[in-house]
Parts: sequence; structure tokens; C-alpha cells
Amino acid sequence: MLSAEGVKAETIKATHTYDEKTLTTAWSHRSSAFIAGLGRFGVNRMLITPVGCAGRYGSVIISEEITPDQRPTEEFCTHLKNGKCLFCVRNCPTEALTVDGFDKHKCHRHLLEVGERLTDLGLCDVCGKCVVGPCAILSGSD
Ligand code: B12
Repeated sequence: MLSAEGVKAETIKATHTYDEKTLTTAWSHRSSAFIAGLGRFGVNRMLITPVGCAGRYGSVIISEEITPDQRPTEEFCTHLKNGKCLFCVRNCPTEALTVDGFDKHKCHRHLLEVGERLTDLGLCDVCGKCVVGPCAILSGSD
């Protein structure tokens, strides 16, 4: 659609683009989403938008300049908003997630272990227990 309008556009895979040792990728979709004004980070390390964090991000890089959205100043993470919650920390089955830290290698090992038991799902990340708390779907969604 964009090329038909004379705009050059490229996309980047949603996930599984990361280095298996460092668990880091060259392009961060959630940082891009933050810069684009879509939301704010929560204790669960997810980017939470006004409609929640139970979603994935993708990036489309285009040759045109567009006016960015204004970045929200309001917190969407219940804990960062009023100091109560930490559902995500309590619900993490491996204790990889803490209030102020995240052991990504511990989380990754767990995803691989669960993945081995659910091979019929194909290549995917199988846990998401930190993304199903009160911030998963917010009231902005109706
Ligand atoms: C590698 C990777 C993993 C690794 C390591 C994760 C990690 N935290 O480093 C593993 C395999 C463990 C993993 C697990 C999961 N992942 Co993952 N993962 C990625 C991937 C491919 C690359 C991330 C990366 O290396 N970025 C580079 C670094 C430098 O940038 P960054 O990740 O954005 O991190 C910066 C910011 O997030 C910021 N930040 C982080 N937390 C906070 C908090 C505050 C307060 C502030 C100010 C800033 C801040 O600082 C970081 C350093 O600069 C991305 C897809 C992508 N290409 O972006 C998905 C991605 C981040 N994963 C995602 C998801 C959903 C998950 C899981 C829920 C999967 C699951 N089903 O269990 C878990 C959640 C783990 C967690 N709580 O973070 C989503 C997040 C969606 C969202 N709503 O934010 C992404 C964006 C995929 C997508 N296309 O939507 N993941």
C-alpha cells in the first residue's frame, strides 16, 4: 500500500531475531514503540499502552517523516502508578522477574523448556505469565 503511494517501507520480524547467547537484538520493537509515543514501560518490562500490554509490537520503517504522537506521561503499570500490584513478579514461575531486575537467561531457559513440551505450537515463546495481570487489557480497549 505504501509503495503504491511512493513511500519506501521495510519491516522487521516480530521476534526470534535475537542472538542466542546475548539474547539481544539489533532492533528493539518496544523501544521503537516507546519513542513513537505508544506507551510506557511497566515492572514486567513490557511496553504498556492505554489499552494494555497483552499484545505484540511490529515496526514499519518508512522513507517519509511523520508527526510523532505525544508520549504519554501517565503510568499504565498499576505498581508504578500507586505502589500496589506486582502481579507480574509474583506470577513469574522462575523468579526471573523482580521489582527492579530481570534475569533474561532464566526466563529464556524456561521458555525453551515449556516449548519442548508444546511442539505442536511451532516456534514461539510459551509462557507470558508476566503479561496476564491487571495491565494486560486496560479499559481504554472498549
Ligand atoms: C530477546 C527477546 C526476548 C528475550 C530477552 C528479553 C529481554 N528482556 O531482554 C526472552 C527470550 C527472555 C524474551 C522473553 C519474553 N518476551 Co521478548 N523479545 C525479545 C526481542 C526479540 C528482542 C529484545 C531486545 O533484545 N531488544 C534490545 C534491547 C536493547 O531493547 P529492549 O528489549 O527494548 O530493552 C530496553 C527497553 O525495554 C527498556 N526497558 C525495559 N524495561 C524497562 C522499564 C523501564 C521502567 C524503563 C524506563 C525502560 C525499560 O530498557 C531496555 C534496555 O535499553 C523482542 C522483539 C524485538 N525485536 O524487539 C521481543 C519482545 C520484547 N518480547 C516480547 C514478549 C511478549 C516476551 C514474553 C512475554 C514472551 C512470553 N510469551 O513469555 C517474555 C517476557 C519477558 C519479560 N518480562 O521481559 C514482546 C514485548 C511486547 C510488549 N508488550 O512489550 C517483544 C517486543 C516482541 C514483539 N514483537 O512484540 N524476549
